[in-house]
Amino acid sequence: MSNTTHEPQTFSAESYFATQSQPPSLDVDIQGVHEFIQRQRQANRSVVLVTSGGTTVPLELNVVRFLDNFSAGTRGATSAEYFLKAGYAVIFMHRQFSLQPFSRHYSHSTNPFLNFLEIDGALPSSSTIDSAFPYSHDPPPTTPMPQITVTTDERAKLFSVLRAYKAVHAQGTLHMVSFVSVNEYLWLLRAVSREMSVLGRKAMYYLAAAVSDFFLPQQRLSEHKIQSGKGNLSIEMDQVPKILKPLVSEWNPEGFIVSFKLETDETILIPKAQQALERYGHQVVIGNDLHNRKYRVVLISPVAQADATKKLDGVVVSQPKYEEFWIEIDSHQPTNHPKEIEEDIVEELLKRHNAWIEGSCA
Ligand code: PAZ
Repeated sequence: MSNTTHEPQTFSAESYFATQSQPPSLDVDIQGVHEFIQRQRQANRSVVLVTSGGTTVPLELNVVRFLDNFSAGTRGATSAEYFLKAGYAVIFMHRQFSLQPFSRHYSHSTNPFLNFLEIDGALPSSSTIDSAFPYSHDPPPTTPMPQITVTTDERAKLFSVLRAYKAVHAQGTLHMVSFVSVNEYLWLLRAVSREMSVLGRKAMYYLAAAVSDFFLPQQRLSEHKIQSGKGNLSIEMDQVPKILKPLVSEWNPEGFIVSFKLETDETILIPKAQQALERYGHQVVIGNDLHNRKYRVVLISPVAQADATKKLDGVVVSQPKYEEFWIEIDSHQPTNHPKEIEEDIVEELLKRHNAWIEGSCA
């Protein structure tokens, strides 16, 4: 990156992939995805690609600094569990180190699992802090290891999470791939989508990741850490190409595609969601406001052709082009067993995807 101004470039998806280099791990990642999809096809399962977490925009080639997008990965990880519960196979394409299905219940920051473990038998009162820290350099203890158990309060919850986790692993219905930068995300999305096209209508896309709208092309990145000695730093970024366009029209035209739209001003949520449907022609946009996204979302979708006009007293009346379907849950949830809005979102999408597979939707 230089401090001189540049002519902004407009990247189409095509020019983006022609100029921005493929991540080194892509071929290996896609081989894994390819084999996973083959197995799911043989088992006649529907497959959903869940994207989750935020993408980064590096400011240097040897990255020290980057811009990040907001997302903990809660929406994606939680929804993935409900898709798995419904019998779907899930490709979980997530930001490295963001929340993942099952382990999300014991996130290191909000609910660390060590808090739920107990060492059986009281530690000798003579224990000092020093003797409690033997693990880094001492040989392993020769005395029998004490039992480690889960606290009574947490046992039922851990049991149900663990049972579901083991069942999913035994069935082989969850496949993980990760990204960090927006470049890795875009290359992966294209390659995974093309692989999924063999599934036809049985492929669903649930694009919950928070993807950067702007980026710095590799050709303009500084090779080394940007030095502060030169005073202010001005960054002029280019627009990330609108990737839904080729996804819908080229990579998998038969897929059932659900994108997300996050806003902080709720008044523009519905117009922006409608605009996305108008531009890309996919099936559903889920709108959510940053502040109440855990309790309230709206599904916007095109009104089916047959319902687009209606006769009222013999007069043909045009109906709106898009319909809204609100999902709302109580924002005061019990801490031990909270209702998750993703359960209702997934339930509604499963109905619509079924109709899509049966070909009864536009
Ligand atoms: O991961 P999270 O639960 O913290 O947040 C989820 C979300 C708000 C990022 C997601 O619901 C979403 O809206 N994703 C699309 C964001 C966008 O408009 O780019």
